[in-house]
Amino acid sequence: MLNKAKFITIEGTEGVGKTTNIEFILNYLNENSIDSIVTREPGGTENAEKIRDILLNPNNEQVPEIAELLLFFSARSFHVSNVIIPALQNGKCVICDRFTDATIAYQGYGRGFDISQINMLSSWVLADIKPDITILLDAPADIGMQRTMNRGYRDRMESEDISFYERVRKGYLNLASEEPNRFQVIDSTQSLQKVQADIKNHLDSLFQIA
Ligand code: T5A
Repeated sequence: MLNKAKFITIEGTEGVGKTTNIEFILNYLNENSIDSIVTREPGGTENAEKIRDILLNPNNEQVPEIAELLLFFSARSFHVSNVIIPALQNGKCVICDRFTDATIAYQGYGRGFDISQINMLSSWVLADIKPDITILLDAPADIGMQRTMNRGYRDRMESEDISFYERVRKGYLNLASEEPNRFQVIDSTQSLQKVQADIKNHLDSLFQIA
């Protein structure tokens, strides 16, 4: 019998539609009676949410880049141990808004940290945890940034210049080409309806739903 306790991650640069489409994925799983939880990074536990505030609140003291990298992994450690592993062990599907690929894309390709060092931290923190599927919503960085403008505020990670997010996007696309079986890249400049039709196709095949 198919194990339905899948680990699904959603990735992409700012404003590509991760939050919007997570709701769609949750509805899909509910309609198919697949028990699931939605969570996010950085965050997902009480302590990890405190770290999220340190990382994203633009009014906090300056965050050195190495502290940023280590804090993302500290938050992930709480999240993996206290939420993701228990949910999967209890047979639940986990839908996660960003995961380690974000660290490689943002801190690796964006900030310039050595990817092999990020992978080493990752192997310490994650043990054997790896997403079953990663949906990468892809759009030119300026389109996503424009969409986020409507929100009226910018967090600390949204205050870089556009070339930073272009490097992040390139990083994601490189990761996707290295692991084409795990990554499903979706053009998020399409209408929301088309994006969601693409997501549905990938979920149908993951859960073997005809
Ligand atoms: N980070 C995170 C790291 O640097 N390293 C790490 O390891 C991790 C885990 C987290 C920040 O931390 C960084 C990355 C981030 O900078 P966040 O709030 O979790 O921040 O992530 P954001 O990307 O900032 O989330 P956003 O809410 O900005 O973007 P979403 O969720 O991708 O976009 P969403 O769904 O809110 O949509 C934005 C707008 O676009 C519209 C929506 O209706 C909405 O108005 N939209 C579309 N419009 C037209 N066509 C479509 N296809 C559309 N899809 C959505």
